[in-house]
Amino acid sequence: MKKQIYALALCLLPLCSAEAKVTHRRIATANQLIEAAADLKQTPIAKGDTVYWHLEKGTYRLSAPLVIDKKGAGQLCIMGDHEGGTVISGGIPVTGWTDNGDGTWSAPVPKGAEKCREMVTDGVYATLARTPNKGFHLLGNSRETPYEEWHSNQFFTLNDHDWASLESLNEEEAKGVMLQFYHKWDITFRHVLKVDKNNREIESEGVKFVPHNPITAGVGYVIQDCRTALDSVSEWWMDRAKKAVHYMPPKGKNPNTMDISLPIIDRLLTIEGTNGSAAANILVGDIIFEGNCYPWEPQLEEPMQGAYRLGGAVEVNRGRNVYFRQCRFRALGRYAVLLGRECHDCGVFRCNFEDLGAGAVAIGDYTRHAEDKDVTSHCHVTGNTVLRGGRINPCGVGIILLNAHNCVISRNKIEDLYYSGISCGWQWGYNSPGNESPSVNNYIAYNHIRNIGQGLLSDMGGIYHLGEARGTIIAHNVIEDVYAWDYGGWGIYTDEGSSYIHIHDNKVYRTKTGGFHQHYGRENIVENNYFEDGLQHAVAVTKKEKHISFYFRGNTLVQKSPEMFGGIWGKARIESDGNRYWREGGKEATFCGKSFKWWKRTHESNAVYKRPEGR
Ligand SMILES: [Ca+2]
Repeated sequence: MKKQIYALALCLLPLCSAEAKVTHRRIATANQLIEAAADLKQTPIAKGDTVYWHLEKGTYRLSAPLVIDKKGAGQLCIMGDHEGGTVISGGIPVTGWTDNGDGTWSAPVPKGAEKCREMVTDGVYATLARTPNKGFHLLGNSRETPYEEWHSNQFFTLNDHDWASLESLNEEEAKGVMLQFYHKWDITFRHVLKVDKNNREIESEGVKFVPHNPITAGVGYVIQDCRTALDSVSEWWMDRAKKAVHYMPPKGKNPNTMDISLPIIDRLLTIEGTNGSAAANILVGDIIFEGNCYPWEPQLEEPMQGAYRLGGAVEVNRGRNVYFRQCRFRALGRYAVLLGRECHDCGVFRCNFEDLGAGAVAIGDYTRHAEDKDVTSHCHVTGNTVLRGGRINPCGVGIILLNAHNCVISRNKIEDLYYSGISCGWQWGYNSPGNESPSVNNYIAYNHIRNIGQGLLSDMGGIYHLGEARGTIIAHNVIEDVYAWDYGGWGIYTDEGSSYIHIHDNKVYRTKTGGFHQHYGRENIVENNYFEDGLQHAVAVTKKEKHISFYFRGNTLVQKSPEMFGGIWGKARIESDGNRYWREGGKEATFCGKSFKWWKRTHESNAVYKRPEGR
């Protein structure tokens, strides 16, 4: 105990020192905030000193990202009003709305916002006018004509009954229209170049279709940014020729009494150290970050798993001890927060994320670094709430960890997204000399993930993992309602090369294709989990390998539908031991299409078929 007291005293010593200096700066306008950032660049904060910025209530509208270029070892605290109401926004207000009498209202586009494709209304994104309003159409057909090594002109034939919204558009209006395709785990945006009304065909261009996941007949898509699609509450559309925005507010609402803005910047805050000198010891708290735009660049309109290249609306690179606490992030077009390259001991705690263009938090970067010091590590994402993600790019993951190690993702609540809830690891396949996944020793525990997939994309997991990961633990998570459009709506999903992971004491309820699925991997331990109500089967494995794929022991599987096992479960090298199985409704479950007796005799001598108690 004595040792602990001494240690505590030593920690507090700098704060108690007569030389330690605490500086307070009151900030009430965006200009004052920008001036404070400029002063910070000139004046290092000495070790032991603390600088507080107190941002008063109000909306700080930025026309360029706020850049924190902090030097020195002292602390910087950027604090909003603790009661709320301090908003950092990337939007220009839209005012002067007039009622068109048909449920829509119109206003002039404010100067500087002519290219916007997002509009924020009372803290949430309005819906860029789309058709259909829910779900998607199915593509009639597609073809492409390559014109460079990587690019092609692409032609999409729409089915007759899906054509109506394009029929009355003039040439200019048609050129503003965008298609969004949903294909497996990917989405692709395509801008209309020409419309061939006779053949019901749209011409566009972009990166050539990839052979493993092309856009073909039957793929789902929506038509967006289209005048005739503005027919539902909360939809909006910009007439770029006439420089007017049109909006259908909720019934009884007057847009002149709402806070409506068009975001003009795609990042709100960047914190960046230099090579060899991290931006260190920064706390950001009690601030609402609201309204930036999706980065509409060609490469970010192409398929990218997990929307991994989007970066963050709030972005930290080369940071150490940078923390976000009790902030709110809403209506943000990239990941809300990126703890990117070379971030160590950084964290996001008790923050609230809502209405996200992609996902909430991304950790690490997608490039590989030769030296471990360059790989992000020891970051914590704990106690946050993530609600409504993937609103612009549905591939956004609630919390994604790319190349990073020794990180903790715990006690987060993640709800209402279209792809995975949590994704960890960024290597496809096993390690090889010089190509070892750095994503090891990560701890993903006590998260609650629900309503993922929602029948839009495929090949997702409530928790999705890639690559070898010694020391990684996935434990005590609760996952509910994972539903894919086609295949692959799994609770916990160990994809390509996932190995040596301890997956225990998780509970998964109501999935389309199973509570657990392994594509291929080595010697994972799956034990004491509870998997209930997989629509097609309870658990699945895809690839048979020479080594042990995983140990499967002490788990409880409860099914409503007949089959327990999907894929090649009966043929793969799985060490099954002491699992308990049950099917509700009176009929016995099947095990690879056969009886429990057969399963027990051939694969798992101490398996139990019994209704679990105390569920
Ligand atoms: Ca519509």
